[in-house]
Amino acid sequence: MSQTTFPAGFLWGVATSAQQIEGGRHEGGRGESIWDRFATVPGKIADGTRPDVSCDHYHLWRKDIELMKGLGLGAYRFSISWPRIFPTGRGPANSAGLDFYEALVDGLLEAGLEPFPTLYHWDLPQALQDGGGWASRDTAMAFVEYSLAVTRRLGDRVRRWTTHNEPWCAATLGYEEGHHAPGHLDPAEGLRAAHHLLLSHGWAAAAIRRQDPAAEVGIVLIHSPAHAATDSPADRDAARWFDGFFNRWYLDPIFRGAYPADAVADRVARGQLPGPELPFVRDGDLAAISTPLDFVGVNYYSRVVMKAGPDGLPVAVPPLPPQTFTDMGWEVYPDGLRETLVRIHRDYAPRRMYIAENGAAYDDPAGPDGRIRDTRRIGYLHGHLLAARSAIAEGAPLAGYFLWSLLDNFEWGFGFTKKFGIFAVDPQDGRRLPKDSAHWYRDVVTANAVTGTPTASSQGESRAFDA
Ligand code: IFM
Repeated sequence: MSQTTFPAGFLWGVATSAQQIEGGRHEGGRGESIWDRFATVPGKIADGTRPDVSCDHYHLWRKDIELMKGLGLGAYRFSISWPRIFPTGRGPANSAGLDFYEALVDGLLEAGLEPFPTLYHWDLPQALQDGGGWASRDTAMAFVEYSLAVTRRLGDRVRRWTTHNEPWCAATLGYEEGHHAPGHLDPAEGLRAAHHLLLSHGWAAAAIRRQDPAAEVGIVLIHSPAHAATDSPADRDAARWFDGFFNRWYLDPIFRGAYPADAVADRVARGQLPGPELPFVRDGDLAAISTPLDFVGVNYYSRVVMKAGPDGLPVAVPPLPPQTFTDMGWEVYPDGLRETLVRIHRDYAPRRMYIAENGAAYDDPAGPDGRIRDTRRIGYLHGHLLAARSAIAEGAPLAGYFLWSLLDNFEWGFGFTKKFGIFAVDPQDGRRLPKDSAHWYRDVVTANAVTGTPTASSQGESRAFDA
C-alpha cells in the first residue's frame, strides 16, 4: 500500500480551547467571560446550552492527557482561560487559576507531550468588555499584563507561546456581525477591535521575549483562499475583496507592517472608515504589530467562492455538486490547504508554520455495537494531510499539524450541535468514546505517514484509549 511520509520530527497534535471544553464555570475563583454572558441571551446559542460544564475537562484533564498519550501525540494545543487567571480582567492574578494550568502543563510533560498554549481564544473577562472590550485600547494593555502573569508562571516549562487564535473571528464575528460574543453589529467597532487585538499581540510578543529571551512566540490566523466564481473582472474583484477582508487584513500588518491599501479602500467605500488614515492607529503601532515571529499557526477548514452580486457587492456562493460539505456547510476542499500554506510561504515568508487547526464537523451516532464509524471525517483528514504534505514538497516550512478537535465540544453559537471531535463525549457522565477517526489518527501519528486509502485500520482496538 502506498504511503505518504512526513518529515522526521513532524509534530502531531490535537487542539482545543478553554471555553469550549473546560466547564468549571464557577470553580477555582474563575470570573465571568463574554461567552458565559452571551450564552445567557435567548436565541444566541442554537441549542440553548451554556458552556458551564461542557466536556468537564476542568475535572477530567488527566483522562484527556491519557487519551492523547494513547494517540501517540507529540503536542497538545490548548488555550488558557483569561477569566480563570484574572477574574475581573486586571488586578491580582488568581493563583488557583495558575495552579490549574501548571498542573495541566506538568501532566503533559510527564506524558511526553509538549504543551502548546494559546493565550486568547475568545473568552475575554466580562469586566473588560464592560469597559469597552477589544474596541478599547486599554484591553490591549490588560492582555500584556495577563500574558506576562501566565508566562512568568509557566515559562520554565512552556517553550512556544501563541498570543491569539483567529483574531478575525474575535473582531468581525464579535463586534461587526454579532454572531459571537459580545454580539455587536458595528463595522467601525469591529475594525478598532481588530487593531487592538493585533496591537495586543505585538506588545505581548515583545514583553514575553523581554521576560524570557528563549521563548518562541507566534499567532494563529484563520485562512480561506478566495476563488472567483467565474473569470469575469467583477467576480475576480469579489474574490480580491474577500481575501483583503478575511486574510490580508491580518497577514499584512503582521508580516509587512501595513494594512492592505485595497482592503482599506473597500472599507472607506462602504463608509466604515473615514478615509485611508485609520483613526485608531497611533505612531509605533504597526512596528509593534510586525515584530518578527518565530512561527505562524494556520487554521484551515475550507475555501470560499465569490461573485459579484446583483448590486455589484461581493457575495459568497455555494460551490456546485459534486462538491461535498461538512455539517457546518463548509465545502470539503483539501487543495485549499495546500494553496493556503504555499501562498503564506510565498507572500509572507514566515520562519515556520503549523497547521494549528484542521478538522470537520460530522454527526455520526454510535452503531448498535457502540462503534462510531465517522468515515467522512477520516476522508476529510486524509485528503487534508495529503494536501499538507504537498505544501511541504512545494517548500512551505510546515513543522506540525493539530487536528481540531480532541473532543466534541461547545461550538460557540452552535452550542453542542456541531461535532468536531475524534472522541464523542457522553453528556450524562462525560465519558469519552473514541470514534474510528481516533484510531485512524493514531495510526497516522505512529507511522508519521498517511496510507493510500482513508480506512480505519485498527478501529477495534479501543483499549488504547481506556483511561
Ligand atoms: O471551534 C472553532 C474554534 O474555536 C476556532 N476555529 C474554528 C473551529 C471550528 O469552527
